[in-house]
Amino acid sequence: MTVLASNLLADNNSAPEPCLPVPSPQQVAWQQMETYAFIHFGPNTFTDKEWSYGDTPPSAFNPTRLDCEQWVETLVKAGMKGVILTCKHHDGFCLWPSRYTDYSVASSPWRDGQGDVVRELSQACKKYGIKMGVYLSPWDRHQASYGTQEYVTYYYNQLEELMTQYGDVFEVWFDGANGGDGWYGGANEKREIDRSTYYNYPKAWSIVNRLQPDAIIFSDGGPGCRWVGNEKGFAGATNWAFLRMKEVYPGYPQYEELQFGHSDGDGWCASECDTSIRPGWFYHADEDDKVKTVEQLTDLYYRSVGHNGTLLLNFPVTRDGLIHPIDSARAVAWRERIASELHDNLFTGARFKATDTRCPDFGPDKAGDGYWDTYWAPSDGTTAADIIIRTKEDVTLDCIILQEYIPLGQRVKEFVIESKTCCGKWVPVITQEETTTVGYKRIVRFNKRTASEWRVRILDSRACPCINNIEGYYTGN
Ligand code: FUL
Repeated sequence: MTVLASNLLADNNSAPEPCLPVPSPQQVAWQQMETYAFIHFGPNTFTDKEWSYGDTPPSAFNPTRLDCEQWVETLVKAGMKGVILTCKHHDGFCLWPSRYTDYSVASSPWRDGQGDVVRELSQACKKYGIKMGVYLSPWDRHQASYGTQEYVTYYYNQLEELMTQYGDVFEVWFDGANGGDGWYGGANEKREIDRSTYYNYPKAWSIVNRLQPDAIIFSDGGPGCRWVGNEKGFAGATNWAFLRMKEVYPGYPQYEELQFGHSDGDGWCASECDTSIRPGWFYHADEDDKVKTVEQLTDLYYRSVGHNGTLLLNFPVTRDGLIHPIDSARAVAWRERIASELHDNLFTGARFKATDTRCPDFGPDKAGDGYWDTYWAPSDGTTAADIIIRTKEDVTLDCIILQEYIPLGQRVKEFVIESKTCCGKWVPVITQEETTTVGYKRIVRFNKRTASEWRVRILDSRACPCINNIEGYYTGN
């Protein structure tokens, strides 16, 4: 018994053991980006289509004022930390001069065939200090060899070009949309491939890992991050950063479950919430009056980043080769709105107490000290505990941000937020969402409430919770 007691003491004087699965440092850095942009641009832009057949002549591609600095400057003002470009969409047209095909910018009139959109974007990203990612559609409706092994080699070769010619890449997008009808070198037919085996994805991923070891690989099932199972830009309120890794592959049919992750997953694979600022991914002039409103975008932020995901917001570049002024004004106004809603943390200077603490290094004050890598943790084996926040005066709140220290895993399964009434009774806040998982970041919005004592009750957790941040705001929503 004595030995056991001293062991326990020793354990509780140090950091909790990781609770598997845990993210790689790259996955943590990726999730900390929180919001980044997508750019859809290519022949579809000039033909007013969402998917083209693969037979649009390269002469159609002629953006007269293309300016990647205009894109990136806009994105930076909209708070985006990176940008992913459709280097090749399903139509097979390459926005860089690939040496493996002439179906690219090299055959277009743009910059007399000397241009390279990927290069211009990578240079603009370096200049303005954001990261670049690439989308290279596996499905290619142009190539005659699509469906054969020859095409798969072609695809790997193109991936290798993108991984070696443009500096650091933060994310590589493997789209699940695959197979079907197309031009295919003039065959004009339907080609079906086996989505789970045709591309031999593990081999494609090994190319990325070898050439860009810090890049996050996106697909329906990761391995770096996963699709959230809808193109509307939100994740479930309950959202595990885990997947049963062997089950999910690009084109996975039960994609609705990706909104929530797999609570019993064996691999870390957090969700990326993709959506377009307009109804379409590509530019269509008749959608100029259908750009998402600041209110809609703000709500999406709370339901993506605030639901333990990242937000990948698409900007359809126009035929001129620019981000449309309506889109850029809207995106900047949205960012300003979030910055003002989440500006004054009313828990600053508050006293944090807990019903259980493993040792002072992991005390409740660590959830309010503003440092990401310090956290409150109760003793090992404690899976339910409260953290109480006492402010100097009454504060009116309608939003609380919670964060778990994810390098040690995602732990919290259920919690409730309460405030103390003037007669000393704890009353849960009224929120429209279930309060279950937390993860990297959970933003809980609720009906406004005024109090000077608040508490976050962790009701259940996979192991002792590790909470590195709690903030309180009045957003006025
Ligand atoms: C989908 C594609 O089919 C759409 O065109 C778009 O690129 C979207 C982001 O992914 O699977």
